[in-house]
Amino acid sequence: MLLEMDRNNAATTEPDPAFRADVLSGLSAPQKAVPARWFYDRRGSELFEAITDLPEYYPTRTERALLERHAPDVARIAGEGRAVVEFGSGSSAKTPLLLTAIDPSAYVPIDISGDFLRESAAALSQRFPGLPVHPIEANFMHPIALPPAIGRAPRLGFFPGSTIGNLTAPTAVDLLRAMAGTLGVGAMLLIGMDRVKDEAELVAAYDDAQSVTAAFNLNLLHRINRELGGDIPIEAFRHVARWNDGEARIEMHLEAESDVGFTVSGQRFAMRRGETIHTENSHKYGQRGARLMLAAGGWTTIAEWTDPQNRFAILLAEV
Ligand code: AVJ
Repeated sequence: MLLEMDRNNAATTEPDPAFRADVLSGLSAPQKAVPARWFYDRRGSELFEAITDLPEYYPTRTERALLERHAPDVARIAGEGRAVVEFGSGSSAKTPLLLTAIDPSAYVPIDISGDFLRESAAALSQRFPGLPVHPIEANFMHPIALPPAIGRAPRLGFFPGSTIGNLTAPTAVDLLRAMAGTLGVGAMLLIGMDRVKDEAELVAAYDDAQSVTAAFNLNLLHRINRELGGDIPIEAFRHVARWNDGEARIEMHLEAESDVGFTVSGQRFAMRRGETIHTENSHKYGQRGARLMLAAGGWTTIAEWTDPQNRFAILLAEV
């Protein structure tokens, strides 16, 4: 219990050096920016779960419906008995849809957040008794050695949620190459990608009527203040979501509504009214762009499924 409390009360522990370094360098840049991966502390993960239930946020429910409908097609093409390797498994909410259809030889969830990983791996083991589950706590941006215990059967990578959309093209391509390296000879990859669509629909998905996404974005400032000893005046900031057409992405920013000065980790920063901290990119893809990016990362698309409104796609690719 004491351990649990210590872990949740960051003031009593050392700040994560990577978080500190990213925030200090990000706030020192001409366009202030903090990488989107720092959204996901406990509260941030809860708020993201709430986002996935919002009426405006179509990606999660659209992808789930696609997996429900097409997991048997994936199983038919990929064949049974592959080990399924999930990247950024998080809560593994969509995994049972795939595992039920494909009857894998093993399941390997990979995530940087060890707490979440072990909880969801345990829940999955209960649901699929007899399935070997081997969670790995790691950053999947680099190739990872898979446990020998999963055997040599070809692997099926699973990367749902359009998480790849957080990355710019060069980084996304590096990631796809790292995944090919991790998965090895004969591998396939099932990946979810959000589609380019009507601007109003995209903006609404990232600026919902209940302001849950605003709370998710602003929570980053609370996290900085708490974990890095900051005094950012959070009420002086507002959530902004805008479509960047040239880059085909939704951008989230935190905009200062007045001139502000603050300290983070002993360092002083100033922002003018209207200046922003860029907190997230969420890239959207057309059919060609999706395939082109996969190809650049070493993957040939062999099947693709989308919903009737072409809002979201799941693609199956092979090395
Ligand atoms: C988890 C990166 C897929 O980009 O849609 C949701 C995160 N940000 N609402 C996305 C997010 C604001 C989400 N991804």
